[in-house]
Order: sequence, then structure tokens, then C-alpha cells
Amino acid sequence: MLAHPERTVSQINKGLLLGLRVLGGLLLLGSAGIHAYLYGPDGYRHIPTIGWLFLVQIIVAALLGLAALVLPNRLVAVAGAAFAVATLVGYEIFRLTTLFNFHEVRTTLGFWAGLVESLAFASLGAYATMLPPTDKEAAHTGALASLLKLIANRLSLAVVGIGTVALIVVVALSALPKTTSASTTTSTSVPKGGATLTIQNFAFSPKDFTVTPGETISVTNKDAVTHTFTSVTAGGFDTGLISPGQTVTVKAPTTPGSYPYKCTVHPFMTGTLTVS
Ligand SMILES: [Cu+2]
Repeated sequence: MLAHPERTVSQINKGLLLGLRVLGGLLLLGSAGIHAYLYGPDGYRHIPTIGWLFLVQIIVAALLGLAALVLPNRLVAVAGAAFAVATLVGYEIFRLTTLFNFHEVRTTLGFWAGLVESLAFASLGAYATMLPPTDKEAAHTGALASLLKLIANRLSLAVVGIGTVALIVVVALSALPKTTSASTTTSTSVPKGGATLTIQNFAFSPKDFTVTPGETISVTNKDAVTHTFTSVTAGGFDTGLISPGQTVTVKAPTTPGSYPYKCTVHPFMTGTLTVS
């Protein structure tokens, strides 16, 4: 299964096939690397369920990447290309909807991950399509069989080509961060007095706290990902997106009462603000 000595491939094709396979393997390792960065330094490991999904992605992408590097095998290439697309589909699902209390936002890293996965699909897909038939596959001869094979081959190449362009367009449209986002309510000067709230490791600290009516609350995001401090009740306080390292201030409600709040990006991050 590993070697096909009887294959008649020109030296140029051999080089191209090797290049596509190695590139695809390296791109899959790159995808694993980006997800490992998100899992580790970016703190995704703190997110329930999502952390585990990231760990699975890292392991599978790394194994398929290594397999593609060492095995000149069509099945491995197809599996790698399919997994790259599956990762992208997963990203899109989390961006379009909230699952497991998690919603993905557009980030630069998300864009690069999407681009890496699109190109991994392209190179491994092209490799799988261009790899000459094995002896077993070639055994099915006859005019009709070879015609069907030729059509199937052209079709797969077209699917890989069109698919890659479509993937890159989707990634560019959905993952590229909006340039107009956030920074409207940003303030770097923290006013004297008032309450301070810190977000770290996907949690608010203090989680439950009390302020006076209309008091200023400054919220500092110490994580490497974007969060918000948002009243669960509609029309209440909302910091909007707080970038990593940023401090944003909001005014507490003027009516005494209990105000549950959350992060709109990660709804599992909750707490209660008491105004009295
Ligand atoms: Cu958050």
C-alpha cells in the first residue's frame, strides 16, 4: 500500500506530487499549531466542551499532517483534505450560531486558520486527484472503465479547484475581522472611585458584587480573547466587545435591584451585579 513501484510517472509529476503532499502535511500541522495556541496561551482550554473539541482538533490535525508527510497514500490525503474542511465547517457553525454556550467571533487568527485549512484542502485534494491509479485500481481496464475514470478524475480536479476558491471566499467574508468593530466605548483612563471588575481565564472577578446607583464600573479584560460585560436584561448596561488588555467603563443602573450579567461571546460566563 505504501509503495507503487510500477507506476509510470514523469519526474516532474513526481516532484509536483511530493510537493503537494508535503505542503498539505505542513499546512495540517499549521492548523494544529494555531489551535494549540488558541487552546494554550489564548485560554480556550477554560471553555467548557469547546476546550475538548480544540484538543481533539489539535491531535487529529497533527496525526493526519504527520501521516501525509510520511505516507504517499491517497486515502490519507483524502482524510486530511476532509478534516481540513470539517474544521472550517465547525468554525462556520460556531460563528453563525451558539453551541455549547459558545459563539465564535471574527479574529485575525481565525482568518489565518481558515486560510491554512483551505490551502491544506487544496494541496491534499489535488494530490489525491493527481496520484496515478494503483495496480489494483488500474486492473479495471476496458474502454468504458477508462472513460469513466477520466471523467471522474476531471470532476474531482474541478471539485478541488472550485471548492478551494469557495472556501477562501467564505473564510475572507466570515473570518476576517471587521475593521469598524469595537473601540467606541473604549477608555484607557480609569476614573477614580467606582467599582473595578476583572475578566481572566474566562471568568469575572468578582463574580457577584454590589455598587451604588449610577456608579462607574471599569471592566478590564486580562484574557487574550475578546469578552463583554453585558446585562442579561435587555436595555441594561453593555460594554460591547472588550479587546484583550483593554479597560472599558460603564455606568451601573440607577434603579436599585439585582442585575444578572453575562459575556455575550461566552454566555457561560455569568455573574450578578447588585445595585443598592
Ligand atoms: Cu467572554
